[in-house]
Order: sequence, then structure tokens, then C-alpha cells
Amino acid sequence: MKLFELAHHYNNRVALFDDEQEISYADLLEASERVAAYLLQGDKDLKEEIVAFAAPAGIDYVAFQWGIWRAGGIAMPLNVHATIPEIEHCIETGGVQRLFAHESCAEKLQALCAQHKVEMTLAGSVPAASADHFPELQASRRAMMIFTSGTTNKPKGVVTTHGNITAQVETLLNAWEWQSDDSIPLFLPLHHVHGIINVLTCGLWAGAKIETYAEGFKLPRVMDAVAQHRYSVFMAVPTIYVKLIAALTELDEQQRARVCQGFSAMRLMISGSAALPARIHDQWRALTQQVLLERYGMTEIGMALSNPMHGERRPGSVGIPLPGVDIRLAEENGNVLAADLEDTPGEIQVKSDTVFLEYWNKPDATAESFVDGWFRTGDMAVLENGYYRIMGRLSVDIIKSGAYKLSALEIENTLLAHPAINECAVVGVDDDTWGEVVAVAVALESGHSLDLDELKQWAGEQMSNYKIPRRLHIVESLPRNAMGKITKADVKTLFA
Ligand code: MLC
Ligand code: AMP
Repeated sequence: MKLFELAHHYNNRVALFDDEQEISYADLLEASERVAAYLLQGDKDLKEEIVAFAAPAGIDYVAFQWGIWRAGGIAMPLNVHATIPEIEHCIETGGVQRLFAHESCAEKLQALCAQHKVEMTLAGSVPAASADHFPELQASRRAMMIFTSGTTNKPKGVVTTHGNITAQVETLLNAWEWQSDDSIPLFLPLHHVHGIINVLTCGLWAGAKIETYAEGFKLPRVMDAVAQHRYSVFMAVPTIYVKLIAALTELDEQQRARVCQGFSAMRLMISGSAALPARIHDQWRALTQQVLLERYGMTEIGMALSNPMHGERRPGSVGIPLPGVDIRLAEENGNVLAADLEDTPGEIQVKSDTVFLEYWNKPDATAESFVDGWFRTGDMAVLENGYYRIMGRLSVDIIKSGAYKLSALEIENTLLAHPAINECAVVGVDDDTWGEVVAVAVALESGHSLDLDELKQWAGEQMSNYKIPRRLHIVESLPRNAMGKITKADVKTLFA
């Protein structure tokens, strides 16, 4: 894989850093070779064995990911904050037999691994070893499995090949003019493409320096580092810009000026993974003089549309197709719109080397998500004065909260196990900070009561923080149409 050849070339340059240490490209190669040798145990090729790993941002994460790739396996990054039932779903779906864990995740995963007969290896216990042979990683080989929510119940495993990853990275390196003297913070979660591909893999491919935030996004640490002019590139989701604006407004004038100068000195600041309200784009520009570059992507396709590096970055728009990405809009009846037809909405469909191979073990779902070789994103857009603008999603059952994609049906199915809940309907409700928050209308079992705090606490044991309902409405019965189907539009109005 070209990434490893480049890393040999970057050799002793700093790849990762934090307040305590600097890790070179040579260190990453050495640590990942150990992981690969340990996995191979004398064999020549893992032949696409799925190997899971759980680690915060740092050397161990990269050692696991690169080690699995170098040995010929499929890397399955786990959400370090997920609940046990969520991790169990990933492990069962992939038939995982081996898992690497950072020490901080060990206690959580131990019982689950024992129960499923998964061999868990801690970062510190990978023995020093080298391998004299690594398999060739052809473009068509499967490389990674990431879980993403769809309109069906549980998240599906999205499989991308080495060729997909190479195409996803190389288009961004060119479009956003990545340079080896770039420096970028990595505070986004590392079980989704924004953190994995756009920040980590692009950064390492380019030979840049990445500051790792093992604890995730933390406002004071980020603002402090920015005030020290540590970064040249910054990538975040809209919720983070909203939180930064609120925090900057609270600083005294002198402190605010220091942080804002750090932001204005960067060569590039990007927003994506959810809609960036034009209001936030404008507020950010007023505060920092930075014109945010908004782009659009998806787990299944990497990045597809982007405002330009040079030229107009239009608030509320996601720009034009990235090089190597073909985009078309199609109406609900399948009619494909002419490429330059303006002001007529349609579903975004994508054809590109960046588009994933398959949903793991779900040939029907994979087939249904393509039409004539074009991937159906489920997102509606319109072309306006040469730029695409995202209008929303085809399905009300997909929610984006804090830029996490959530399935209303998955949350409903989990909530139905609560003893007080007879029926429920989950919707996303607009929110200034989170984009949308999860809201649930509930019809109770007779003789039961329920309040939001109690529901949150119970739900927190079943599902990740961002899926937990933030709003609750108790109803006698759920709104339904004449056919008896729950009308989510009416459910939404309950929260207006
Ligand atoms: C957390 N909280 C929420 C919430 N998440 N409240 C409502 N809705 C949510 N979704 C609450 C917590 O319960 C807590 O409340 C408080 O907010 C702070 O929680 P936190 O966990 O500390 O939040 P924070 O760390 O600030 O998280 C915000 C965030 C995070 C934006 C940094 O959500 C994040 O990293 N999102 C990025 C997701 C991502 O990478 N998506 C990309 C997918 S790939 P209390 O009461 O305890 O204070 C993709 C393709 C593409 O989309 O195009 O890139
Ligand atoms: P995920 O499945 O987590 O990769 O999320 C992908 C989804 O995020 C897309 O299908 C869109 O709905 C949404 N998305 C990503 N970028 C943007 C953006 N710039 N504007 C609006 N929605 C976006």
C-alpha cells in the first residue's frame, strides 16, 4: 500500500504528537510491523480476516490499523465509547475472532470477548517481532469495515477496499492541497470516515503532523493549542463550530483575540458530516476571518462534493464534485436529471472509485442501494448557480445528531424493551447545537409512568450517548394515518 512506502520515506519526521510525546513515521512502521507479525504468526497472509480494534487516537490506534492492513486483514475500528450490546453487534456481524485493545478499553471488553471466544490482545502485550514478508495489497482487496446506520434496524458493516481508500484519500490530497508541513488536530471519533480518512489517513499520507486528542474533543485544550498557532488545517463538524463560537464569545477580549488569531492564521478550515447553517458560516467568518470550506460525504462513498480551495465558498452549499467523482441527481420516479439542470431537486447518486464494495453479508441491501451502477445516497440536493445544495434526506428515519448518523428504527426497537413503553416513535427535532436531537413519543403500558431522566438513564446502558432521547412526549396513542401507519410528520409537531 502506498501509505507504507510513503511512511518509509517520511521516516524520522513527526507523525503524531501530544503534550507528552512525539511519534515518528518510523515508530508507526515499527509498531505496526509488530502487530502484523503477531497476527501472521508465520503465515503469509491473513486473507481478509476481519480483526477488530479499540483504541483512542494515538500510536496504538495506528499500529493496530496499519498492522491489520499490512498482514492482509480487514480492519474493524470499534467505537471506544459504545455500549456492550453495540460492540457485540459489530463482533457478531463480522464473525470477529481476534481483537486488539488499548489498555483503557480492556476492562470493558474482557467479558464480552470471553463470552464470544474472541482472543483479545492488549497493546502492551504485542511482542517485539518483525515479519520478512507482507502480502501484496491489491486495490480490489477488502481493507476496512465501518458500521453505519441505515433505515433498517441495526447498523450495517460498510466494506471498503484498498482501492477505495486510496481513491478517497488521493482526491482530498489534491483538492485541499495537503502539504507535508501541515499540522492538524485529531479530536473526531475514529470509528467514522471523517476522523479516519479525512484527518488521520490523509494527514499521514501527506507526511503531515497530527496532534492526537485521546480524550476526544475538549474545548479548552483545542482553544489553547490554536492560540499557540499549532495547526495549519482544521476539520470539524458543525456542532463543534457552534460550541467554539459560544466559548469564544465568553472569553475576555484579549483571550478571544489570541484564539481567533490562531484560527485566522490557518491555511484551511473545513466543516462537514452535517449541514453547516449559513448563520454559523457567517458568524465564524466575522470572528476569525476564515471562510469555512463546507464539503459533503458519506461512509459508503468518502467525500463527494466540496466547495473549492480557490474561488467562492458559498454558505449553505456543498460545492461541486471532487475530481474523480461523478454525481447525478435522480427524481423519485427514477428520472435522471440533465447534468446542468438547475433548481430541480433530486436524490444524489454517485459513481466513483471511492464508492464502497458492499454491506457485509447483506447482498440484498447492497444491490438495493445501487441503480445502474450508481450509489443511491438517500440525500436530496439541488443545483443552484453551479453549486449543489443539500436539501435533506429521503427518509425521516435517518437522524443526524452531533454529525452522528442515527436510525430512528434502531432506537425505537431498543426503547421498546423498556417495561413502561408500549409503543414509541422516534424523530429528529431541529436543534441549534446538535443539528437534530433525538425525540421520542411514547404510549405507556397501563399502570406505568416514565420521565425523561429515568428514560435517559435506562437508555444509556443500551446505546451510545448520542442516541439517547433528549426529548420525551407521553401520548395516549401515536398519530397514525388511515392505513394505520405512524405519521412521523405529526410526531414531529408534538415537539414544536
Ligand atoms: C452529547 N450530548 C448530546 C449529544 N451528544 N446532547 C444532545 N444530542 C447529542 N447528540 C450531551 C451529553 O449527554 C452531555 O450532556 C453533553 O452533551 C456533552 O457531551 P459530550 O459527549 O462531552 O459532547 P462533546 O464531546 O462536546 O461531543 C460533541 C461532538 C461529538 C460534536 C464533539 O458529538 C462528536 O465528536 N461528533 C462527531 C461525529 C462524527 O465524527 N461524525 C462523522 C460521521 S462520518 P451533560 O448533560 O452530561 O452535559 C460522516 C461522513 C462525512 O458523516 O461526511 O464526514
Ligand atoms: P454517515 O453515514 O455517518 O457517513 O453520514 C453521511 C450523511 O451525512 C450524508 O448522507 C448526509 O446526510 C450527511 N452529510 C454529510 N456532509 C453533509 C453536509 N455538508 N451537509 C449536509 N449533510 C451532510
